[in-house]
Amino acid sequence: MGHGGLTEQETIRFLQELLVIYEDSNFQEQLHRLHRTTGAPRHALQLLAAEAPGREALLRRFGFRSLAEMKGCVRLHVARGSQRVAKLAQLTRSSLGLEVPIESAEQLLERQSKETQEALRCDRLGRAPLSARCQCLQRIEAELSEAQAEELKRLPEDLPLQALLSLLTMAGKGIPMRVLHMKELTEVPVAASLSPEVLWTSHVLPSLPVVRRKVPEALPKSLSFLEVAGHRMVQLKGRPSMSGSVPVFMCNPSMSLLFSDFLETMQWHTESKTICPFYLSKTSLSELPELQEAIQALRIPEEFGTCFGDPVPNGVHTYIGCHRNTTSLHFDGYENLMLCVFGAKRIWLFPPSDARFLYPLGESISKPQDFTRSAIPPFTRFGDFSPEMQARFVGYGKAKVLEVQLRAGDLLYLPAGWWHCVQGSEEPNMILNWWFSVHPSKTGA
Ligand SMILES: O=C(O)CCC(=O)C(=O)O
Repeated sequence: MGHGGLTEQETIRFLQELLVIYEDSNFQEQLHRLHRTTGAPRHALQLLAAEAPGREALLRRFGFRSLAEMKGCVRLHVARGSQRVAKLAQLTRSSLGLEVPIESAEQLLERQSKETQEALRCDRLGRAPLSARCQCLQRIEAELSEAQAEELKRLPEDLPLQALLSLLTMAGKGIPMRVLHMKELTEVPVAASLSPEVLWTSHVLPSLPVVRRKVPEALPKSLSFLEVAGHRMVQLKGRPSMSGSVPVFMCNPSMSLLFSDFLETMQWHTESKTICPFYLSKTSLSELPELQEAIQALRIPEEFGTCFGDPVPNGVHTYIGCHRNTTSLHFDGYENLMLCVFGAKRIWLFPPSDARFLYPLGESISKPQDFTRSAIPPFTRFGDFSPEMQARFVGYGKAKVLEVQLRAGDLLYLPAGWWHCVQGSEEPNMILNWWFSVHPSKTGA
């Protein structure tokens, strides 16, 4: 049996049997003990998941290979509108004491921002004790080339510590710190054609984005080309935080589903104009090898690969979703060629130097590669913040946003280090990303 292959009736029977196990008084007592001793329901649940008597046998009897697979099947029926499965799933969760409310995107980011402040011992303006700054300077000395380190050490002392750590992460990825003095764009240029020479000189070297609006001949004409990979399992993001009516997919547990079930669910939600709770975000095409041929025919790296360093391991990545699926504000340490295959994408871009206005999030000064995500909720203007949010994120008022709309066939060069949040169209949407490391002559130039 494939995952997701249980009928609604079978899923209901499975959940009923699972509930009997969970409601057993010995089991409930063990659960309460765990909750009391660990004080953390999520953690307790994990322990318990490993120990639940009979649960493994039940999963096997119904043909599930893992807990994640079972959850995927249940969510699929919930997504298809089965009230009975939804009700039983809810009962199962509450019998485990697992009523963890989902925070809104704004609440989640604000909480993480406070946690970052605490971890760095900063105040709201990012002012940190001297010892914290020294620790950061030590990392700059130890991890960067002399030229890159000099650029960072020249920055004003009142630069928020989070911003400095963020720039350190960028510099560590080979992003030249001269991006801090780059010319200011008022809009992202759009070109009907783009040679590799122009891409290199006018965009890659100065780290400036550009859109090429030309539909490659080999572009698949509809999403049906995805069906060839329908039998593959894919990891999805679920449980989105909401920002108004828009699902924002952040730090969610991933779950696996058959790709064909995901496509069907997405279609169902599009037709019924309801929010799809799943998003296939950042998935390597090595997970969907049947698509490789169609994608190689686009010949993107053959056309532009000379402008960049090595492609990232696992090659091309894809993102597929619907109903204004949103990814929160962050930057990547890679050069990105982003092709919109179908549907549309709206993108907000901020230059790397805006790190100081974007309140980067991270867990500790000593953690390399951190501070790539921003505490600013996606697609929100400073003027639309509540007075509390304006006071908290006062610097955001100075950030310089550029908006880009990508339609099928459009290719965006998104330079490494540029902050971006991305929102899909209502209808199903798909992008492909070719990520590359920064070209060595760009870092050294
Ligand atoms: O399309 C998305 O949701 C996010 C894409 C993205 O962040 C990226 O390509 O770096």
